[in-house]
Amino acid sequence: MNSFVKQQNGVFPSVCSLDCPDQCGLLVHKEDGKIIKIQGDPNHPVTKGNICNKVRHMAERIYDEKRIKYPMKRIGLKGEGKFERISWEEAIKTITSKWKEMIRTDGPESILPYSFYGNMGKLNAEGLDRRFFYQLGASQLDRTICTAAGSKGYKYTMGGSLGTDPEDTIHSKLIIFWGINAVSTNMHQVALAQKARKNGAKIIVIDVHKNQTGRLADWFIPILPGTDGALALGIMHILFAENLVDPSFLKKYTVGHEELRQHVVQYDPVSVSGITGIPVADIVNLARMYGTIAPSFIRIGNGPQHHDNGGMCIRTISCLPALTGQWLVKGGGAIKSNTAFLAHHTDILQRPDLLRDKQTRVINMNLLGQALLELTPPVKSMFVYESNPAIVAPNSKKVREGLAREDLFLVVHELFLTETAKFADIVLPATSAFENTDFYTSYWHHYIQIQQPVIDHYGESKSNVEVFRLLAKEMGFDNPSFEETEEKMMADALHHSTNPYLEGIRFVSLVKQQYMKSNRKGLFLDQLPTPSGKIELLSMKMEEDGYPALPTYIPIVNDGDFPFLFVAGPNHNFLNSTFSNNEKHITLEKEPRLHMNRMDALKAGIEDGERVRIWNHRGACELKVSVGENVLPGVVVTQGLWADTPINILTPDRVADMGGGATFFSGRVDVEKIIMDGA
Ligand SMILES: Nc1nc2c(c(=O)[nH]1)N[C@H]1C(S)=C(S)[C@@H](COP(=O)(O)OP(=O)(O)OC[C@H]3O[C@@H](n4cnc5c(=O)[nH]c(N)nc54)[C@H](O)[C@@H]3O)O[C@H]1N2
Ligand SMILES: Nc1nc2c(c(=O)[nH]1)N[C@H]1C(S)=C(S)[C@@H](COP(=O)(O)OP(=O)(O)OC[C@H]3O[C@@H](n4cnc5c(=O)[nH]c(N)nc54)[C@H](O)[C@@H]3O)O[C@H]1N2
Ligand code: SF4
Ligand SMILES: [Mo]
Repeated sequence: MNSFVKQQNGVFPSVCSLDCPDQCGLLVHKEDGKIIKIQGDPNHPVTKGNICNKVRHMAERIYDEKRIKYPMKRIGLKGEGKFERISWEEAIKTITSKWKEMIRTDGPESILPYSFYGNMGKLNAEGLDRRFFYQLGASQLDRTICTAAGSKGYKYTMGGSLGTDPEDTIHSKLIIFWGINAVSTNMHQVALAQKARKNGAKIIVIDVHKNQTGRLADWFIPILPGTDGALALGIMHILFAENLVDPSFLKKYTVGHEELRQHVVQYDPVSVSGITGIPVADIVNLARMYGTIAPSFIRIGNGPQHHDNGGMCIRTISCLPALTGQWLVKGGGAIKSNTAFLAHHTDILQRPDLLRDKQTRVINMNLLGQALLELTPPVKSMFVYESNPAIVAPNSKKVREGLAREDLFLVVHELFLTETAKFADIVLPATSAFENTDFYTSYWHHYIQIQQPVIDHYGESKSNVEVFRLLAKEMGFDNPSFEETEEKMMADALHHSTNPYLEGIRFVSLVKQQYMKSNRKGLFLDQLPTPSGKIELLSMKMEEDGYPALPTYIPIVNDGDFPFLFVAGPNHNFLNSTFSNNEKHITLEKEPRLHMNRMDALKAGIEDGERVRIWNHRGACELKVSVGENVLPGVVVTQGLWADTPINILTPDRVADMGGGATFFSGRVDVEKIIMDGA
């Protein structure tokens, strides 16, 4: 494979590595061996040369002076952030000798990997690392922090992460952004919706916060957090009652529509209005629009599923397109995630067989604080990569207490000295994705892309793949899979015989073409991987698993006697906590804000722009308030995962109804004005 590293000047194709559905094609401009500009690749069939502000300024992050340049060991207190330079040899020897000792005394399950998707590259995010920890026999991490509940819920209805081809949505006539802040988090879906709008489409946004996505809607529908399942059932009630369903589609492609028709009688508009806070007339109007306009397309976001009832909520919303037969209409349907179209051969890449049939314990990443503080036998060592749990994990005061444990041997592989890395015993410098070889599969569009290294490694940094190769060698793992090149791993992973949508995609052609589209030939409805092979409006599998077989509204858990429901989502200029340590992005984002309804502010004697303290039984945070009409009374919203306003101190670490998912948005808080001394 050609690496572009040796060429000092020029423009090179690349791909955005961030955890963002758009997965843009990029062009990287180099002068004298350094990146001077990053732009969108106009040849990318979906992203077409447009990229977000975050990544346009990425070069500043790549060459930020604060980047970690060499391995370090801790010389100060845990969390203090005082380190001293060591060699790679010393770092790897220290880690492996500690681990060998721990394996002897406590067994390999005393070691826990903790990672997420700071870089979405398949080899680096979920490739050689998986091989390493399987071979080690370490505790396994259940990676549940993002979409676990919603994906499980969607799967009960549709069989897997299969949805509309986003390129078709330019044909839609009704587009519903449902709990997704797409202007910030899926900008190319907004671009496609705007194209559709030019041809007469209407855009509806259903959200708890009138943010920039709500502001661009033709109709913004504010809803109370955690009640979307009830709204979807209310829509179904009207669709059946007014004969707006498509009987021939229901008959051919679904199971359980008669049972569903009976079941949704109870979700009349008056009851649903009482639950959701949406006026009766609006519920009726929304259902009639949905039942009469085609193609209609729903982009389902993460908002409604980061709740106690998130799995059932997405399971419920995902029944809607079937009721009106929208899956047969070009530009109709829904997208929650489209990962199944590009699913590569994970077993070949990750080698679960290296565990040799051992049963090792599995730890839910949403319960990290509990795992570090309460688990027996205890976690004695943790290796963190591609994630920043001190900031992103729920109930983060507990997480920090766990990270601060004197007897926890913590290794963090990072580009920056994050809040998590400050607790580390050993810090290892990570390359940026532009320095790596990898391949990428979008969870929204249908293209697979390749990354060839564009620049040299920064300082002494190493990629995840390189680090796990070194660790494997020093641990004495002699399985040849640890010696495989990136090229071999990619070629094997793509040589997938069971995913029909990847037919024809091979490593050699991908290298030549840069982008290749999954093959959606035929109708995906004819090969749905549900137990019945049809869309399951009634799911016996759900009943087996202990859930109601039909979509059902189940309220969120009472999080305590605090007056406000608290929704703490991501912001526009960061990517989760990534960029929260880069000056440019902080300047663009200005500062964290708490959005509060004018009536609530009036009652509490709080004025716009004042500093407030928000608190609950888990902890407290201080920030500035924005008073207005952007949230309903009884709801407060913040955006962004900031290093010095650690909002996750307030969020619950209960797990959702399905998939062990996160419940970030099901917490409650109180808000009070901060009285300054002398005021
Ligand atoms: N700029 C930017 N882009 C990102 C990210 C980022 O941090 N910044 N993060 C990336 C990642 S990892 C992910 S998972 C995606 C997430 O992106 P999205 O799918 O957009 O999810 P969120 O931003 O978490 O929430 C979406 C919306 O749901 C609303 N919401 C919260 N609770 C409810 C509810 O109960 N009902 C309804 N209807 N709405 C609700 C929130 O107000 C928010 O506007 O974005 C990715 N892209
Ligand atoms: N309150 C609240 N909390 C949330 C959310 C929310 O909406 N509200 N969203 C949740 C969601 S959806 C998600 S996905 C999680 C995301 O949580 P994380 O996956 O932890 O995301 P980031 O904060 O972006 O942290 C990724 C880290 O990986 C590092 N990194 C990047 N590339 C590499 C690499 O190649 N190697 C190594 N070793 N490191 C690398 C980056 O520098 C960065 O510090 O946060 C969750 N937390
Ligand atoms: S963060 Fe998303 S929108 Fe921005 S460049 Fe990357 S993939 Fe594109
Ligand atoms: Mo996420």
